[in-house]
Amino acid sequence: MSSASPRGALVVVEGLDRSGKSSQCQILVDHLNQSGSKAQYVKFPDRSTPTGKMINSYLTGSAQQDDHSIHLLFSANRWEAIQSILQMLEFGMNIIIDRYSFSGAVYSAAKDNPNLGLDWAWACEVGLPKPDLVLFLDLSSEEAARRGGYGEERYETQQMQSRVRALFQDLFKRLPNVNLKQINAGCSIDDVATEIRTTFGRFVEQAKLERPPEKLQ
Ligand code: FDM
Ligand code: MG
Repeated sequence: MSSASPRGALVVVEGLDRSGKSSQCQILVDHLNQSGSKAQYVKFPDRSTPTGKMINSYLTGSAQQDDHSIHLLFSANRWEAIQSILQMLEFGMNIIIDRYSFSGAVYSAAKDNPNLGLDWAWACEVGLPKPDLVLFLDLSSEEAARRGGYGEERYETQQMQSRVRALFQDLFKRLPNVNLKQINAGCSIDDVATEIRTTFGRFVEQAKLERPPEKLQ
């Protein structure tokens, strides 16, 4: 592919556990691939790598970690994937990422560890590619709790999720340069999918994509 052809868009989908992120990412990826654009789903944490396996043991409760140490593992799990993501973008592939640095900062900061606030938590994300678009699927922690499967992993408690929801908003306020669209995730799967598709379509029409993408600051 010549360097004159457009690069792919880097889109991040964020939200609480059970907000429908994974289903919605998949629906968008399938839609793009079926309508002639190339799209690839990427998920963080990627539990298949050595860091991801340590993260999985921690999340499922079979291993303990210091709050800082697990935070750094989550960040490393993103950094180690970045070269391949940048290559795919350059190749014209749209990358739809299920959780990214925003989850990374807020879940750690939600632990109320006095040495691990949003500033410290965000610092190791600085320099990662900045998403062209962030879709935040907003859902109350009460509604998230009512959805199936909730409560199986560490962090899936209502107290943690309501802190996470508030911290997402604190973090977004600190990052005015991030292109953010908040979406009500309390509607039906189809309605949310339609809103995401429309938002993505509008974004792509107007997008002027820097090559390579800008960096998170
Ligand atoms: N999580 C996810 C973090 O704490 N930090 C991170 O950097 C990321 C990407 O891990 F509770 C949390 C969020 C969630 C848990 O994520 C597992 P999935 O999306 O439920 O697999
Ligand atoms: Mg989960």
